[in-house]
Amino acid sequence: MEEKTILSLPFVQGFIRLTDDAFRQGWHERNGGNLSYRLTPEEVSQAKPYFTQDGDFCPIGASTPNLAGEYFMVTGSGKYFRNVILEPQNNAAIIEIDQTGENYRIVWGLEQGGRPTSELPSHLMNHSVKKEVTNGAHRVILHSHITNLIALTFVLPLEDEVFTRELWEMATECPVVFPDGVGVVGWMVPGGHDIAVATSELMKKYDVAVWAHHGAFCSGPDFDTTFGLMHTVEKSAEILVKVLSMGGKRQTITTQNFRDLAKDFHVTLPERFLK
Ligand code: 2HA
Ligand code: ZN
Repeated sequence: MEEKTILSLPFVQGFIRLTDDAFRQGWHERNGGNLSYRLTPEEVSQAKPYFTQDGDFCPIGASTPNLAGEYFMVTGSGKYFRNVILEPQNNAAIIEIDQTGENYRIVWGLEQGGRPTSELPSHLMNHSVKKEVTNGAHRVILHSHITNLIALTFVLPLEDEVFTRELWEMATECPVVFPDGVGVVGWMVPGGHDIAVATSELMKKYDVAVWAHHGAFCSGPDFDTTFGLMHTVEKSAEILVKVLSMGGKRQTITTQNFRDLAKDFHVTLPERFLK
């Protein structure tokens, strides 16, 4: 009989599959992007027998009290999405948050050394906000360098209203997939506390935060939904880049069309995006 390992657990398989799918989309050059997943209590019980490390706790660089005692699977800092499927144990880790919500330690993975993603403060502050506003439903945070969306941040005004409306107009399904819209963070130094605060502030309202000239963060309840959200946003951005490259819109989805769509699909679209 084949020996059972932590790698056979469904949440680990889901994590690996997402990193591979996202790499193949071209969103994760070199060590670009990062992924984190908040384990359920059942998954923690299933994974615990395979934990191999219990070193010292170190500072997260953010305070996330409502994440005290939680466990996350995360990609490693400087590690490539390309390599997660080949050697998950060296490119990803499971971390435990201490009882103050201010420190973490690695309990599994990064076996050849390393640290969790350089964007750990943003990931954990986003998880903290999303755990609260979704009553624990959201578990996945994905940061990707999605090409066409990045391109648009050089051309469109960096405003929530503009990005939301333009992305919605590029594909009829968009307002149904992200009815709350998207938020935009102007250019900031990545990796630190300030960009984490700005992003998590947007996550109170949106499931998508654009980082100007850098990429996007998406939040969701599971791997499929979160990957699908990033995929939909990037597809819409790609259409907009093509439309702009062909000389711009000659016709589009109108405000009234959005109102009709919202009614039939039972979604509420904020009025400020329907001007
Ligand atoms: O290289 O994407 O934002 C990892 C990153 C930093
Ligand atoms: Zn990045």
